[in-house]
Amino acid sequence: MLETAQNVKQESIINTEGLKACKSEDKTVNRWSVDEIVALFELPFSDLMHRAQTVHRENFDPNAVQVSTLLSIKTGGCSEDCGYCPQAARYHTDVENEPLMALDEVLKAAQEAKDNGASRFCMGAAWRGPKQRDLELVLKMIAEVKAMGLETCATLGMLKDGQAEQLKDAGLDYYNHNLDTAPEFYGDVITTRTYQDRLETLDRVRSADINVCCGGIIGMGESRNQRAGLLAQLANMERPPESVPINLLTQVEGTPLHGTEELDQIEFVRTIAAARITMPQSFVRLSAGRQSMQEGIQALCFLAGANSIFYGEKLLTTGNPEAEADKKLFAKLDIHSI
Ligand code: SAM
Ligand code: DTB
Ligand code: SF4
Repeated sequence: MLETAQNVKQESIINTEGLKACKSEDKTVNRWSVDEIVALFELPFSDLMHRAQTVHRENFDPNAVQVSTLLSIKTGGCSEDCGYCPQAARYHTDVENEPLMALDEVLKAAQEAKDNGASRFCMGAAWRGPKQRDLELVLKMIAEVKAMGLETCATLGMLKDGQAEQLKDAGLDYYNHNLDTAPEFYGDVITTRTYQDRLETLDRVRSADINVCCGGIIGMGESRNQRAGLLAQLANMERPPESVPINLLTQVEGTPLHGTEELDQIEFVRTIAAARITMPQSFVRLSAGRQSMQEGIQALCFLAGANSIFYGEKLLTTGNPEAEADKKLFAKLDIHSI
């Protein structure tokens, strides 16, 4: 029998040992234990897909996929040590450092994204966090992109008190800040900011009434238990993120994670399905890594409940499928973009 939200709630209350205690009854509705999520991963593939599809169809139009375009507004030279990231100054990659882009260049890129059918424009900066002087320039970008009729998203690193409110006032719809992985694997990947730092930024975003975009990276050498652990963190948030990007690690030469054993892509599909089941009302974004996926795997991701993608030839510094190829794929799968 399929679980209703109510059934999940009853079972989950019994199985949440070890997870952060909930403060009030209504905060447990979407609570999942890591073991319950591992049990989803362990289902026969067809059963898992059926569960995910059922949840997807109860909550979304299964043929509609949200389309965001990314732009790196400030590239490279980052002080952090995220082991996957080609933009960290300390790793020797081919990324060339570029200063914060000028407003008119950003608006030109946003217009192109809109003309190509994107509904959301996401601006990313390789910062530990924004300095006030830089933030003021980004606020102008957000206000003008919003005025063009696009939804706005930004990913600028950690936010200090008051910064989320400034972003909200400028018209920011979504803030992307990822937990990246399970708490117990996190220290193997990043040492210059803590898991708690990330949770605090996410709290600031939530409190400022900005939609939360938060997910992670799969294929960094984590275990299945740790993949489930990341999803548990996300699904058990007081309010799960509105948007959950699931990235497949794009391995970049010069980064510490280059050379990690490649994850079997069916395991990636299982991760998407488990994200869909545990976060029924969130948009689950099939994010980085699509360039390494055959169309069949991407189609399985959509069947598993992914309903958002990054569209356009570039992510931040690495490649993404050609827009034309995505148009053809959508046509083959009868997907319409939203
Ligand atoms: N500097 C800001 C920060 O880290 O919060 C914003 C930009 S950062 C590049 C945004 C996210 O991109 C990271 O949190 C990570 O999840 C994802 N990312 C970065 N490099 C990646 C890679 N090589 N493969 C997959 N995802 C990656
Ligand atoms: C997210 O979760 N994935 C995007 C977005 N949020 C900012 C970034 C992917 C970056 C992939 C590596 C690169 O292009 O530099
Ligand atoms: Fe810097 Fe963000 Fe890359 Fe980490 S992920 S090194 S914070 S740009």
